[in-house]
Amino acid sequence: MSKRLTRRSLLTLAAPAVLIGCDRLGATPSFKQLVLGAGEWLGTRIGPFVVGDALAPEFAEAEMSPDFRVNGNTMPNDPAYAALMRNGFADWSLPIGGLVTTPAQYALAELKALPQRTQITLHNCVEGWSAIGKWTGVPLSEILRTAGLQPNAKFVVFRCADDFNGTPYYESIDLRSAMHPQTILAHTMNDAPLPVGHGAPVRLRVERKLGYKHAKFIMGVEVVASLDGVGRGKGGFWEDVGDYDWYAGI
Ligand SMILES: Nc1nc2c(c(=O)[nH]1)N[C@H]1C(S)=C(S)[C@@H](COP(=O)(O)O)O[C@H]1N2
Ligand SMILES: [Mo]
Repeated sequence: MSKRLTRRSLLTLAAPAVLIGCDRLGATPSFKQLVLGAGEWLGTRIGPFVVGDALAPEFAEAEMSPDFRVNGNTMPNDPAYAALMRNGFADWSLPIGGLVTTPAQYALAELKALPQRTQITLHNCVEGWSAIGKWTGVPLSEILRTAGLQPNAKFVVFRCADDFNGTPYYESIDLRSAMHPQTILAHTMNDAPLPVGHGAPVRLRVERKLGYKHAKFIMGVEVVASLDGVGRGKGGFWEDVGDYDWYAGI
């Protein structure tokens, strides 16, 4: 047996124990916690291999929802954002930093000048609604390839302009999801500039994932090696405060 295989087998066996041991710090986990923990672990570790990099279904124009509701925050409570908005986001620019070889900053017009992708997809919110919309934006892979990833790069974090009671919204995805062809920074929705309620000037579309992963009002993109130091460490606002699943694959 190769060294690699041995180590991986050990990790596989040890992971649930570590998860329970570290996460629950001494407290005996409830049955619900055990089931949720195991489900989340399976989804994160096994999910990508089962579903691979398959595309989410895409739809025809005729199938687009006449009404695509807005959800979560619909306007960041931040004077700096309001100022950017009043100026049509002409002064907004998106920094790409962290574990990249060439940090960059893109104005909205610069993002629009890069290769684009348009997709008509089904948005699935865990609160029990879904809608089909059309999104245009820059593939995140394009931006990450240009920036160049450092060897220890593992996750991409999206910082948002809005907050809930002072806690900023943020999200993160693994590199494989980041490089997926349908993962785009969208600036256009249903052929019009992305409305503020839907996350202007740019929001994430990560079509193989649930609604809360689709970060709106993006102010920064950061590549990191670990999610430990980000937010409360679970990789997203709702993951931190609501115990939502981080991988959130669909
Ligand atoms: N910055 C930010 N992004 C966010 C949210 C939010 O409140 N703030 N809500 C999330 C949730 S739960 C959903 S379902 C979608 C809603 O996107 P929509 O407003 O375009 O329908 O955005 C996601 N991204
Ligand atoms: Mo949602």
